[in-house]
Amino acid sequence: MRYTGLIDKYRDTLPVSDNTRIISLGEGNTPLIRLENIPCEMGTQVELYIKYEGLNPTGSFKDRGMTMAVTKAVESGSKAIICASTGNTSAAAAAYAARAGIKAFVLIPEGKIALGKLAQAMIHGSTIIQIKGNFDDGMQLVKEVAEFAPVSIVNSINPFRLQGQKTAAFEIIEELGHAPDYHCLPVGNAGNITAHWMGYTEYHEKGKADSTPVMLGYQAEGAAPFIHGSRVHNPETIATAIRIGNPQSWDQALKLSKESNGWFDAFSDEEILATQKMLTEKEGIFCEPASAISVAGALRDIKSGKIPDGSSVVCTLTGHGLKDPDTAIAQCDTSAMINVNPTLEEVKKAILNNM
Ligand code: AN7
Repeated sequence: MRYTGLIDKYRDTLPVSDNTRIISLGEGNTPLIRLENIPCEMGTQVELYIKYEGLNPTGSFKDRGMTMAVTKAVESGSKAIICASTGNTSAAAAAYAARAGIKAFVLIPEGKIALGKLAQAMIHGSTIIQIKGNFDDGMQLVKEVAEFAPVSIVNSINPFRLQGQKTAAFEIIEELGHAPDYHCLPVGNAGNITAHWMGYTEYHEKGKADSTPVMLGYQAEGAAPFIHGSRVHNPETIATAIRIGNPQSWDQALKLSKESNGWFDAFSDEEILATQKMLTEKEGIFCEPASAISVAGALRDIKSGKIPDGSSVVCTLTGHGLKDPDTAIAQCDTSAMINVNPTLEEVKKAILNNM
Protein backbone atom coordinates (compact mmCIF):
# COMPACT_ATOMS: atom_id res chain seq x y z
CA MET A 1 0.00 0.00 0.00
CA ARG A 2 1.20 3.50 -0.84
CA TYR A 3 2.58 5.32 2.23
CA THR A 4 0.53 8.50 2.70
CA GLY A 5 1.98 10.01 5.85
CA LEU A 6 1.89 9.48 9.58
CA ILE A 7 -1.68 10.65 10.20
CA ASP A 8 -3.07 7.94 7.92
CA LYS A 9 -0.72 5.38 9.42
CA TYR A 10 -1.39 6.23 13.08
CA ARG A 11 -4.97 7.53 12.69
CA ASP A 12 -6.25 5.45 15.65
CA THR A 13 -3.91 7.24 18.06
CA LEU A 14 -4.42 10.78 16.73
CA PRO A 15 -7.23 13.32 17.16
CA VAL A 16 -8.63 13.20 13.60
CA SER A 17 -11.94 11.91 12.24
CA ASP A 18 -12.84 10.19 8.98
CA ASN A 19 -13.98 13.55 7.60
CA THR A 20 -10.80 15.46 8.46
CA ARG A 21 -8.94 16.77 5.41
CA ILE A 22 -5.38 15.56 5.98
CA ILE A 23 -2.58 17.98 5.07
CA SER A 24 0.39 15.70 4.43
CA LEU A 25 3.62 15.60 2.48
CA GLY A 26 4.34 11.95 3.25
CA GLU A 27 6.24 12.70 6.47
CA GLY A 28 7.40 10.03 8.93
CA ASN A 29 8.56 6.48 8.14
CA THR A 30 12.19 7.60 8.47
CA PRO A 31 15.10 5.13 8.58
CA LEU A 32 16.52 3.73 11.79
CA ILE A 33 20.18 3.18 10.95
CA ARG A 34 22.57 1.18 13.11
CA LEU A 35 25.96 2.85 13.48
CA GLU A 36 28.79 0.48 12.64
CA ASN A 37 32.16 2.15 12.39
CA ILE A 38 32.03 4.48 15.38
CA PRO A 39 30.98 1.81 17.94
CA CYS A 40 33.48 -0.64 16.40
CA GLU A 41 36.36 1.85 16.82
CA MET A 42 35.26 2.55 20.38
CA GLY A 43 35.13 -1.17 21.12
CA THR A 44 31.66 -0.96 22.63
CA GLN A 45 28.93 -3.61 22.49
CA VAL A 46 26.23 -0.95 22.77
CA GLU A 47 23.68 -1.21 19.94
CA LEU A 48 23.67 2.35 18.68
CA TYR A 49 21.00 3.54 16.24
CA ILE A 50 20.19 6.87 14.71
CA LYS A 51 16.65 7.84 13.72
CA TYR A 52 17.28 9.92 10.62
CA GLU A 53 14.60 12.59 10.95
CA GLY A 54 16.45 14.79 8.47
CA LEU A 55 14.85 12.62 5.79
CA ASN A 56 11.40 14.09 6.39
CA PRO A 57 9.94 16.17 3.51
CA THR A 58 11.32 19.53 4.69
CA GLY A 59 14.44 17.99 6.22
CA SER A 60 13.55 17.91 9.90
CA PHE A 61 11.36 16.21 12.52
CA LYS A 62 9.13 19.29 12.59
CA ASP A 63 7.11 17.80 9.71
CA ARG A 64 5.66 15.18 12.06
CA GLY A 65 4.17 17.91 14.21
CA MET A 66 3.32 20.26 11.38
CA THR A 67 1.14 17.77 9.49
CA MET A 68 -1.05 17.54 12.60
CA ALA A 69 -0.97 21.23 13.52
CA VAL A 70 -1.87 22.41 10.01
CA THR A 71 -4.48 19.67 9.53
CA LYS A 72 -6.19 20.81 12.72
CA ALA A 73 -5.81 24.52 11.89
CA VAL A 74 -7.52 23.95 8.53
CA GLU A 75 -10.21 21.81 10.16
CA SER A 76 -11.01 24.65 12.54
CA GLY A 77 -11.36 27.08 9.63
CA SER A 78 -8.04 28.90 10.07
CA LYS A 79 -6.77 30.82 7.04
CA ALA A 80 -3.33 31.58 8.49
CA ILE A 81 -0.75 30.05 10.78
CA ILE A 82 2.06 31.72 12.71
CA CYS A 83 5.21 30.59 14.51
CA ALA A 84 8.44 31.84 15.98
CA SER A 85 11.37 29.77 14.85
CA THR A 86 15.07 29.11 14.93
CA GLY A 87 14.54 27.89 11.35
CA ASN A 88 13.15 24.39 11.01
CA THR A 89 9.67 25.15 12.31
CA SER A 90 9.44 28.05 9.86
CA ALA A 91 10.49 25.80 6.97
CA ALA A 92 7.88 23.19 7.89
CA ALA A 93 5.16 25.78 8.53
CA ALA A 94 5.84 27.44 5.17
CA ALA A 95 5.67 24.12 3.27
CA TYR A 96 2.55 22.73 4.97
CA ALA A 97 0.75 26.09 4.66
CA ALA A 98 1.51 26.05 0.93
CA ARG A 99 0.14 22.51 0.71
CA ALA A 100 -3.01 23.56 2.58
CA GLY A 101 -3.45 26.78 0.62
CA ILE A 102 -3.31 29.05 3.66
CA LYS A 103 -0.92 31.80 4.76
CA ALA A 104 2.12 31.35 7.01
CA PHE A 105 3.74 34.10 9.09
CA VAL A 106 7.13 33.24 10.54
CA LEU A 107 9.13 35.24 13.09
CA ILE A 108 12.83 34.52 12.88
CA PRO A 109 15.88 35.96 14.66
CA GLU A 110 17.67 38.21 12.19
CA GLY A 111 20.96 36.74 10.97
CA LYS A 112 20.70 33.66 13.19
CA ILE A 113 18.99 31.09 11.03
CA ALA A 114 20.78 28.64 8.80
CA LEU A 115 20.78 29.36 5.06
CA GLY A 116 18.82 26.29 3.95
CA LYS A 117 16.01 27.01 6.40
CA LEU A 118 15.78 30.63 5.28
CA ALA A 119 15.65 29.48 1.65
CA GLN A 120 12.76 27.15 2.50
CA ALA A 121 10.72 29.81 4.32
CA MET A 122 11.25 32.17 1.38
CA ILE A 123 10.61 29.82 -1.55
CA HIS A 124 7.40 28.40 -0.06
CA GLY A 125 6.03 31.93 0.07
CA SER A 126 5.65 32.51 3.80
CA THR A 127 5.65 36.04 5.16
CA ILE A 128 8.94 36.38 6.99
CA ILE A 129 9.14 38.77 9.92
CA GLN A 130 12.77 39.13 10.99
CA ILE A 131 13.20 40.38 14.52
CA LYS A 132 16.21 41.99 16.12
CA GLY A 133 16.01 39.51 18.95
CA ASN A 134 16.24 35.78 19.62
CA PHE A 135 13.77 32.89 19.44
CA ASP A 136 12.51 33.53 22.97
CA ASP A 137 11.60 37.13 22.08
CA GLY A 138 9.84 35.88 18.96
CA MET A 139 7.89 33.24 20.89
CA GLN A 140 6.67 35.83 23.38
CA LEU A 141 5.52 38.11 20.54
CA VAL A 142 3.74 35.26 18.75
CA LYS A 143 1.74 34.47 21.90
CA GLU A 144 0.80 38.14 22.28
CA VAL A 145 -0.12 38.82 18.66
CA ALA A 146 -2.22 35.64 18.33
CA GLU A 147 -4.66 37.15 20.83
CA PHE A 148 -5.43 39.94 18.38
CA ALA A 149 -4.96 38.45 14.92
CA PRO A 150 -6.87 35.53 13.30
CA VAL A 151 -3.88 33.19 13.19
CA SER A 152 -3.25 29.70 14.61
CA ILE A 153 0.01 29.20 16.49
CA VAL A 154 1.91 26.17 15.20
CA ASN A 155 4.81 26.20 17.66
CA SER A 156 5.06 23.18 19.93
CA ILE A 157 2.83 24.91 22.53
CA ASN A 158 0.12 23.79 20.08
CA PRO A 159 -0.74 20.35 21.55
CA PHE A 160 -1.37 18.84 18.10
CA ARG A 161 2.33 19.30 17.31
CA LEU A 162 3.38 16.87 20.02
CA GLN A 163 0.65 14.42 19.01
CA GLY A 164 2.21 14.19 15.57
CA GLN A 165 5.76 14.02 16.89
CA LYS A 166 5.01 11.14 19.28
CA THR A 167 4.77 8.84 16.24
CA ALA A 168 8.57 8.75 15.99
CA ALA A 169 8.56 6.61 19.15
CA PHE A 170 5.92 4.30 17.64
CA GLU A 171 8.08 3.74 14.57
CA ILE A 172 11.15 2.94 16.67
CA ILE A 173 9.29 0.37 18.78
CA GLU A 174 7.85 -1.26 15.65
CA GLU A 175 11.21 -1.39 13.96
CA LEU A 176 13.21 -2.75 16.92
CA GLY A 177 10.40 -4.95 18.20
CA HIS A 178 10.86 -3.27 21.59
CA ALA A 179 11.61 0.11 23.13
CA PRO A 180 15.33 1.01 23.27
CA ASP A 181 16.97 1.17 26.70
CA TYR A 182 18.03 4.80 26.15
CA HIS A 183 16.79 7.55 23.85
CA CYS A 184 19.03 10.59 23.22
CA LEU A 185 17.74 13.91 21.88
CA PRO A 186 18.90 17.48 21.42
CA VAL A 187 16.77 19.78 23.57
CA GLY A 188 15.69 23.31 22.69
CA ASN A 189 12.07 23.97 23.64
CA ALA A 190 11.89 20.36 24.88
CA GLY A 191 8.80 19.71 22.74
CA ASN A 192 10.33 16.75 20.96
CA ILE A 193 11.63 14.97 24.05
CA THR A 194 8.16 15.45 25.58
CA ALA A 195 6.49 14.06 22.43
CA HIS A 196 8.79 11.02 22.39
CA TRP A 197 8.01 10.26 26.02
CA MET A 198 4.27 10.50 25.22
CA GLY A 199 4.74 8.04 22.36
CA TYR A 200 6.79 5.57 24.40
CA THR A 201 4.43 5.62 27.40
CA GLU A 202 1.38 5.32 25.14
CA TYR A 203 2.71 2.16 23.46
CA HIS A 204 3.83 0.80 26.82
CA GLU A 205 0.34 1.29 28.26
CA LYS A 206 -1.20 -0.40 25.22
CA GLY A 207 1.09 -3.41 25.70
CA LYS A 208 2.99 -2.76 22.48
CA ALA A 209 6.29 -2.43 24.40
CA ASP A 210 7.41 -4.05 27.66
CA SER A 211 9.41 -1.05 28.80
CA THR A 212 10.08 2.64 28.24
CA PRO A 213 13.53 4.12 27.62
CA VAL A 214 15.63 6.32 29.85
CA MET A 215 15.30 9.77 28.25
CA LEU A 216 18.51 11.77 27.78
CA GLY A 217 18.39 15.44 26.80
CA TYR A 218 21.44 17.29 25.54
CA GLN A 219 21.93 21.02 25.10
CA ALA A 220 24.59 23.41 23.87
CA GLU A 221 26.67 24.89 26.70
CA GLY A 222 25.71 28.45 25.71
CA ALA A 223 22.01 27.58 25.68
CA ALA A 224 21.60 25.09 28.50
CA PRO A 225 18.74 26.12 30.80
CA PHE A 226 18.14 22.52 31.90
CA ILE A 227 21.73 22.30 33.15
CA HIS A 228 21.58 25.62 34.99
CA GLY A 229 18.13 24.86 36.36
CA SER A 230 16.80 28.20 35.13
CA ARG A 231 16.13 30.18 31.97
CA VAL A 232 19.10 31.59 30.03
CA HIS A 233 18.76 35.20 28.87
CA ASN A 234 21.24 35.44 26.02
CA PRO A 235 21.54 31.95 24.55
CA GLU A 236 24.44 31.53 22.12
CA THR A 237 25.59 28.53 20.12
CA ILE A 238 26.71 27.62 16.62
CA ALA A 239 23.85 25.10 16.67
CA THR A 240 21.33 27.85 15.88
CA ALA A 241 18.40 25.37 15.88
CA ILE A 242 18.70 25.06 19.66
CA ARG A 243 19.69 28.65 20.44
CA ILE A 244 16.83 28.82 22.95
CA GLY A 245 16.95 30.04 26.55
CA ASN A 246 13.33 29.75 27.64
CA PRO A 247 12.06 26.25 26.77
CA GLN A 248 8.31 26.16 26.26
CA SER A 249 7.94 22.58 27.55
CA TRP A 250 9.99 23.22 30.70
CA ASP A 251 7.73 21.48 33.26
CA GLN A 252 7.00 18.49 31.03
CA ALA A 253 10.70 17.91 30.34
CA LEU A 254 11.68 18.03 34.01
CA LYS A 255 8.86 15.63 34.85
CA LEU A 256 9.64 13.08 32.15
CA SER A 257 13.36 13.22 32.88
CA LYS A 258 12.61 12.22 36.46
CA GLU A 259 9.99 9.60 35.54
CA SER A 260 12.33 7.92 33.06
CA ASN A 261 15.39 8.16 35.37
CA GLY A 262 17.01 10.32 32.72
CA TRP A 263 19.44 13.21 32.79
CA PHE A 264 20.54 16.34 30.94
CA ASP A 265 24.02 17.29 29.83
CA ALA A 266 25.65 20.03 27.73
CA PHE A 267 28.32 20.24 25.03
CA SER A 268 30.58 22.96 23.69
CA ASP A 269 30.27 24.14 20.09
CA GLU A 270 33.61 22.43 19.32
CA GLU A 271 32.31 19.09 20.60
CA ILE A 272 29.08 19.48 18.62
CA LEU A 273 30.93 20.21 15.37
CA ALA A 274 33.44 17.42 15.93
CA THR A 275 30.60 14.92 16.31
CA GLN A 276 28.83 16.25 13.21
CA LYS A 277 32.04 15.73 11.23
CA MET A 278 32.67 12.30 12.70
CA LEU A 279 29.20 11.13 11.60
CA THR A 280 29.75 12.37 8.06
CA GLU A 281 33.26 10.94 7.73
CA LYS A 282 32.87 7.64 9.55
CA GLU A 283 29.23 6.70 8.91
CA GLY A 284 28.19 8.67 5.81
CA ILE A 285 25.44 10.44 7.71
CA PHE A 286 25.06 14.21 7.39
CA CYS A 287 23.00 15.97 10.05
CA GLU A 288 22.89 19.58 11.16
CA PRO A 289 24.97 20.67 14.18
CA ALA A 290 22.08 20.65 16.69
CA SER A 291 21.25 17.06 15.75
CA ALA A 292 24.80 15.81 16.28
CA ILE A 293 24.50 16.67 19.96
CA SER A 294 22.36 13.57 20.54
CA VAL A 295 25.21 11.37 19.33
CA ALA A 296 27.79 13.43 21.25
CA GLY A 297 25.73 12.73 24.36
CA ALA A 298 25.37 9.03 23.70
CA LEU A 299 29.09 8.61 23.05
CA ARG A 300 30.11 10.50 26.19
CA ASP A 301 27.72 8.46 28.32
CA ILE A 302 28.80 5.16 26.73
CA LYS A 303 32.48 6.02 27.38
CA SER A 304 31.82 6.95 30.99
CA GLY A 305 29.73 3.81 31.55
CA LYS A 306 26.58 5.74 32.42
CA ILE A 307 25.09 3.85 29.48
CA PRO A 308 26.19 0.24 30.17
CA ASP A 309 27.58 -2.14 27.56
CA GLY A 310 24.94 -4.25 25.87
CA SER A 311 22.30 -1.48 25.98
CA SER A 312 20.27 -0.42 22.96
CA VAL A 313 20.40 3.31 22.29
CA VAL A 314 18.54 5.47 19.78
CA CYS A 315 19.72 8.99 18.93
CA THR A 316 17.39 11.28 17.04
CA LEU A 317 19.11 13.14 14.21
CA THR A 318 16.55 15.93 14.12
CA GLY A 319 17.60 17.83 10.98
CA HIS A 320 19.49 17.27 7.73
CA GLY A 321 23.02 18.60 7.30
CA LEU A 322 22.03 20.42 4.10
CA LYS A 323 20.04 22.83 6.25
CA ASP A 324 23.24 24.60 7.24
CA PRO A 325 25.76 24.51 4.38
CA ASP A 326 27.72 27.50 5.74
CA THR A 327 28.64 25.74 8.98
CA ALA A 328 29.52 22.54 7.10
CA ILE A 329 31.83 24.27 4.63
CA ALA A 330 33.44 26.37 7.36
CA GLN A 331 34.53 23.11 9.01
CA CYS A 332 36.29 21.87 5.91
CA ASP A 333 39.67 22.74 4.49
CA THR A 334 38.83 24.37 1.14
CA SER A 335 42.54 24.54 0.28
CA ALA A 336 42.44 20.73 0.08
CA MET A 337 40.36 21.03 -3.07
CA ILE A 338 42.46 20.33 -6.13
CA ASN A 339 42.16 22.66 -9.12
CA VAL A 340 43.41 21.25 -12.42
CA ASN A 341 43.24 21.83 -16.13
CA PRO A 342 40.86 19.45 -17.93
CA THR A 343 43.60 17.07 -19.10
CA LEU A 344 43.98 13.36 -18.44
CA GLU A 345 47.52 13.97 -17.23
CA GLU A 346 46.55 16.44 -14.49
CA VAL A 347 43.51 14.48 -13.30
CA LYS A 348 45.59 11.28 -13.18
CA LYS A 349 48.26 13.04 -11.15
CA ALA A 350 45.67 14.40 -8.73
CA ILE A 351 44.35 10.89 -8.11
CA LEU A 352 47.68 9.11 -7.81
CA ASN A 353 49.04 11.76 -5.45
CA ASN A 354 46.11 11.32 -3.14
CA MET A 355 45.53 7.55 -3.02
C1 AN7 B 1 17.35 20.41 14.26
O1 AN7 B 1 12.61 25.44 14.51
O2 AN7 B 1 12.68 25.30 17.92
O3 AN7 B 1 13.47 20.60 21.98
O4 AN7 B 1 11.96 26.92 15.93
O5 AN7 B 1 15.46 22.47 14.69
O6 AN7 B 1 11.53 20.21 20.46
O7 AN7 B 1 12.62 22.44 20.57
C2 AN7 B 1 13.87 23.91 16.44
C3 AN7 B 1 14.29 22.97 17.32
C4 AN7 B 1 16.47 20.03 17.78
C5 AN7 B 1 15.00 21.13 19.41
N1 AN7 B 1 17.03 19.87 16.59
O8 AN7 B 1 13.75 20.51 19.52
C6 AN7 B 1 12.48 25.83 15.65
C7 AN7 B 1 12.99 25.01 16.78
C8 AN7 B 1 16.70 20.66 15.56
C9 AN7 B 1 15.76 21.69 15.75
C10 AN7 B 1 15.56 21.04 18.03
C11 AN7 B 1 15.19 21.89 17.02
P1 AN7 B 1 12.78 20.96 20.70
